[in-house]
Amino acid sequence: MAENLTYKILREHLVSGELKPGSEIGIRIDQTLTQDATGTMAYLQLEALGVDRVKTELSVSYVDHNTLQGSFENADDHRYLQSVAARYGIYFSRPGNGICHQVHLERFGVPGKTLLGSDSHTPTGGGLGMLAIGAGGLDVAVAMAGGPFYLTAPAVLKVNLVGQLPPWVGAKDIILELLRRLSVKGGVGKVLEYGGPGVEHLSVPERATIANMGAELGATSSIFPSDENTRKFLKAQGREHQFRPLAADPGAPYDGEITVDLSSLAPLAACPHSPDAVKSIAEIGPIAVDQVAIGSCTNSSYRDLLLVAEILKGKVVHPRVSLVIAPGSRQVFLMLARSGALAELIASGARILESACGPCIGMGQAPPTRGISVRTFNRNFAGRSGTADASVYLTGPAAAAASALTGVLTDPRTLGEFPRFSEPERYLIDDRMIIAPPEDGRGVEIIRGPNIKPLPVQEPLPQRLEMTVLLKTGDNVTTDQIMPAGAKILPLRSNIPAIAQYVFAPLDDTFARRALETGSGLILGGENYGQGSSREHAALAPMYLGIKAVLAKSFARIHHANLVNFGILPLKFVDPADYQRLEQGDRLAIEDLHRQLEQKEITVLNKTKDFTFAVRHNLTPRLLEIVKAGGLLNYTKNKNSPSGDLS
Ligand code: MIC
Ligand code: SF4
Repeated sequence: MAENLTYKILREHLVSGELKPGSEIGIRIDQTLTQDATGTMAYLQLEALGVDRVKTELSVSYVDHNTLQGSFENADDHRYLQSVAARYGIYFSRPGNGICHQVHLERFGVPGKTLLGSDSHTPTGGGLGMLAIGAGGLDVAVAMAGGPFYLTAPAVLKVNLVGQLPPWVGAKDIILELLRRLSVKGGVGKVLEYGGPGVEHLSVPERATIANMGAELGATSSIFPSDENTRKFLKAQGREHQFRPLAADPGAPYDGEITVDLSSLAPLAACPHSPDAVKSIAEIGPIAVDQVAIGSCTNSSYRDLLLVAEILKGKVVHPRVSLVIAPGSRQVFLMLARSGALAELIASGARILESACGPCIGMGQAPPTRGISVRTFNRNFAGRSGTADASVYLTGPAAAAASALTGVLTDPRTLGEFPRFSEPERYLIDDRMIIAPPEDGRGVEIIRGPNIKPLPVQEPLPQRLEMTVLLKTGDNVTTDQIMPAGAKILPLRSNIPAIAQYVFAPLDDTFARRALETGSGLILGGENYGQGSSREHAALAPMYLGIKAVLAKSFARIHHANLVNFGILPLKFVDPADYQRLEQGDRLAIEDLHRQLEQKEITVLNKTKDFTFAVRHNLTPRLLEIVKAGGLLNYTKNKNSPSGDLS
């Protein structure tokens, strides 16, 4: 039977379940990646799982998020990560080597393999024809220990690309167009599989930009076929032997199809404060810009930055604008330096940052008060830049560079002739900043700084819950609102008691104190609760504060999984109108909880207002067992046989 590419890869990796959209499946994971902000927790969890060495084909630990070392915490975490990688058989990409997704694409990604990463933008690997999925750190730890990754078999949406991009219109505009049409919820439960005649005009780095931002659609993953362009890219990376052609079978079935005519696209921007608030730059008009930031896992490939250098060449940035540029990887950085393009960037007045996430995650370069920042990044949620009242516009690199010169948001088509580049025949290959693990790591000492606190433990789910509604939120609450990042808070990622003090700080800075006082809390959410990052701290820290359940209209995939993993009950309204009847401060009780969880509907008593209403969950029997056990770590430890077989 004809199959699409997504289901071909799923079938090759299927360990359990029936391969049809909506049912729970378990798949074998070939590769994993972690980054430092989620990695410390993931490796503490791997240690707790008690295996001797990772069981994947390849696992890589990157350091790219927490690279500002204002105090000892981040440097301590880096040292911990390096030692734990050597101990358990994991490659370690040192600080300065680049952003995990960019480096993984360049040096490790292989068509047809599965990749699980503790970062929501892991699907960047889809640009190479991998099935790459973002997850919480605990899911990645279990995969490293040899356990399957469980997910709801996705629906597959075919994105049919036709035509060719006009000059000055780029890959970022393709994904912004999809965000404009489908919204930040449009990809939930789906894999976006790209196809059609337009695909062959896109290089692997361009495909990676598109696959990367599928995360903003809420998609489980995004994937491109593996074709001659893929071979060319792998060859240029000295890895042609890892090439394997892959495509959907002719006439393969899809659960939907959407066509984008590339030739009809114009330069676009996502307006504050959501990646789907997309308009054409011409339509937004020449608003004054204070900052331009170029980089991130979305747009910092060699080609992207060559284009920027070409635009800036011989010119200087506008007096109002601070331009910062972070090359995506050391490979990109070195190639810019060797080609002379870096000199053009420096001469233009650009402030060059190290190869890391940097401003994308609020690690420095916060814009001024009420500042307007134009960024080539993927998220523009309010406050994420580090300045609460700043406005961030997301564009491609050409528009960003043009705006840096003019001081106003600028359509790059006004710049004249488009400089065309082809991908290099050969990238500069130097893997000396990637440390391979020793054959046997058993003698390696794991180094822990004082900021690395033990994992908090969760008790099994009780038979009766009485909870106070601690916060009522609206739709599309992001994990940046639940558990903010930035230079001040990120260094606390391995210290849950300390980081928990900031839970919901952007919405209500009394939340943590009230939660701890109450001891048993519930959060009320709207649609798409927990969109954005994969950070499990958005579940782990609330768990530490005594949150027992989240009741929402709907959930984002990774956050829903993280809640389950830490033993917090994700509940949904049977009648969404009941949301209106609940308020902050209400006391809610659920009796006979375990029995009720086996049923379709669960009765909740609002003790404050004296009425009952119904809620439900969509947990499979396995997920239900995990919540009852108090989370995945308890569940896995209970199940773990002496051989360490987690399947
Ligand atoms: C992000 O872009 O929000 C992050 C920081 O990369 C997160 C991971 C994290 O919070 O550590 C993500 O996208 O998953
Ligand atoms: Fe890093 Fe930003 Fe990419 Fe997240 S989205 S991995 S913070 S560059």
